[in-house]
Amino acid sequence: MGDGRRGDVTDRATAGFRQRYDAEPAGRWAAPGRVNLIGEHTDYNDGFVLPFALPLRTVVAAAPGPDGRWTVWSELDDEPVEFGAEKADDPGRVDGWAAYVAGVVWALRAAGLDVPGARLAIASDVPVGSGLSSSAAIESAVLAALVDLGALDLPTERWPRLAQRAENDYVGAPTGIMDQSAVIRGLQGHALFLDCRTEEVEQIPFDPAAAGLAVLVVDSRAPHRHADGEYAARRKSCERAAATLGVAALRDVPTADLDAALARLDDDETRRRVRHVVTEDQRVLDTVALLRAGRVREIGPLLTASHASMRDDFEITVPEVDTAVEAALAAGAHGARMTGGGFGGCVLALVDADAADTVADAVAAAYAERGLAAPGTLTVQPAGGVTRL
Ligand code: GAF
Repeated sequence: MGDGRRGDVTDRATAGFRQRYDAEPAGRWAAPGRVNLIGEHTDYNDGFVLPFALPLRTVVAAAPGPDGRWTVWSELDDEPVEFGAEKADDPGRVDGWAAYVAGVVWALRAAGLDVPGARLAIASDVPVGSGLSSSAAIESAVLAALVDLGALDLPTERWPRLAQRAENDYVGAPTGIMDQSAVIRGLQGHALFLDCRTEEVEQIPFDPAAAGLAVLVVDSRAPHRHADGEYAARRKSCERAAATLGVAALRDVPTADLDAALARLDDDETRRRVRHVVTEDQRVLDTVALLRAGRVREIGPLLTASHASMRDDFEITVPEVDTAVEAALAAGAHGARMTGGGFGGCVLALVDADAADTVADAVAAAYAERGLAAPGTLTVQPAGGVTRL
């Protein structure tokens, strides 16, 4: 499912550093991509999510650089990008992929920390634009590198908010806190049950292989269509609905009160948006309860219900992801859903381990029948979060 780059990602980052800067890096820091098992568009509604970190990683090789200046090279680009405090302190002045780096510098400086100048080289196995949080992976690996290089006093619990601020306030994407939390706090063999209001976390053991299962991730290859504008529109609509209902966030609408709440809203579209968020929060809680009881296979129908809710109520799926979900289910998946912000990206399916290839082939066949570009597929296990290598 990668983009065809060859060789180990750590070696690529290291070689990139040596080549660019003619020096040895002081260290290497790695951050994973993520998938979300369930709980979509609930994070910015102060609700619940259950993502896990992927074995695909972004690696940053870095060393201290001239004071107050940052130079960053990525294998996405031939030329490095250089900026100083004047650009880092002015959200939007650095753009493209380097904005995620400048955004982290900005967020750290805005938190009053003395960010060291640095030289960085970035390589990544997390595909860009597939909804696997390549941006949170860059932010988190860079954050870890700068914190270490500057010996900054910043407990890890604060990292997700800072990385999110980089994305919200420097890059300008109004995302929630799920992706950065998964990438920073992910733990091998576990899904991260996160209360996005309190940031309280419970690591839920999630070992599909031990249950004879696998999580198949399918890259729909659907181009992101108007994803940014539509994401922001969904968020606004949820915030307006919460205000109408007189609650701080949609998380405060209990499932038992959903019908009464819907009756107080005056348009159908908003009712559907609210119904998605409230029922999705409940599906996260139900999934967690099943996983705590070791009933992994039984989460399948909740995953599929989540997809239907995203398709019919939140209206964030596209034909490619619907095709992948339908084909996976028809081929025997226990459950399947789009994962991530929507309008393209990836689908995950819970399958019997020995049926993973059959399901992947069935999805590929359904794509071929509709004349769609072949999807990428990968089976994944929950991996660990950001780390110094
Ligand atoms: C994107 C956002 F970055 C997350 O914060 C979250 O809202 C997700 O879409 C939808 O659940 O990944």
